[in-house]
Amino acid sequence: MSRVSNLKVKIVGVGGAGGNFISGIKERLNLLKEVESIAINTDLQDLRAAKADLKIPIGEQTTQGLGAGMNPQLGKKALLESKEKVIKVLEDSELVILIGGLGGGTGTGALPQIAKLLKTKEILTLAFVTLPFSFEGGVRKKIAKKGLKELYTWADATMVIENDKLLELSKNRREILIREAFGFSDEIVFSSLESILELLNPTGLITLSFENIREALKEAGSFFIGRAKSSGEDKIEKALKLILSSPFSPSNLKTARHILFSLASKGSITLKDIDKFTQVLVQKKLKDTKIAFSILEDPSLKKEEVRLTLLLAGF
Ligand SMILES: Nc1nc2c(ncn2[C@@H]2O[C@H](COP(=O)(O)OP(=O)(O)OP(=O)(O)O)[C@@H](O)[C@H]2O)c(=O)[nH]1
Ligand SMILES: [Mg+2]
Repeated sequence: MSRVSNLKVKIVGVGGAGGNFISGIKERLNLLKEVESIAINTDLQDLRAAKADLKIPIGEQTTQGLGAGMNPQLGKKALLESKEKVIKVLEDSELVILIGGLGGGTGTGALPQIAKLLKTKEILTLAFVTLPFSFEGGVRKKIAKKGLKELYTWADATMVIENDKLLELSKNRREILIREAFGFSDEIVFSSLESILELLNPTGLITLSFENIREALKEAGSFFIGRAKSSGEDKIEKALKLILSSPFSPSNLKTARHILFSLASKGSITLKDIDKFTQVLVQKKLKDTKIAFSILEDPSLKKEEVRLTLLLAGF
């Protein structure tokens, strides 16, 4: 059994977007074979369509299986109606990753409540949530902001993907199909999740312990994770630059209380590379920041190529 599964990590998609994320991730990520995926929804039709190891309908009395109709109060009530069965599934976890789109009734109302249940059980809880695009209208934005505030209260660490920021990156913004726009935010959620699982990867030459991860993320409030590949001269620094150019990265590394990173290569990373990279971090005067890292070999990478995965927490 791998350490990822020993660790009892569960990934939980809440609401329509949450279920879609889980389905997409399950199709794409081999790593997800090692963690249990769960979809939770008030909407039975959506839940049926989701690809997850386990599906939990909530609030059958509250919503009649028809969804929470953009009403977070209903989403919350639905979760409270069904909280016993949700706890039962999650209580043996050591790490729970909640994902969903804020702006509707179920994700916005129920997801923070699940984080609250997990807090009472002292289970480390991360959340990846999206904020609606402006083109979805102001009401959804308002609903989402309120839910996010609540989520910050209960989850240990949250990464917020503001969908609008994804559009800022595109040149011909007005030409983008709506479907494509949601596809951008799907991509970020998938790659962020893949990155987290990479940090938990047990097969490295040097690995991060769960204690490293818990210490960094416990009650951190916010976190950011990103990754990039690079090759050639100063490849690790180049990868770092790419990651920090993400619109979701904090603008200053120094503000993070914890940095976890993982370096993967085909086997080409030298002590000199690590030394140089550590120097780069030292130059950023991160004297109050705790740093821990892992080194992995990944045969799927090209010779000379590295993949840097970087997590910043508590900024
Ligand atoms: N990236 C992405 N975002 C989505 C997707 N579906 C919905 N969203 C986003 O998630 C927000 C919430 O929508 P849903 O997840 O459908 O809402 P819900 O939580 O099921 O809530 P109710 O249907 O009102 O009970 C939307 O405003 C969108 O911004 C999807 O497939 N991909
Ligand atoms: Mg829904």
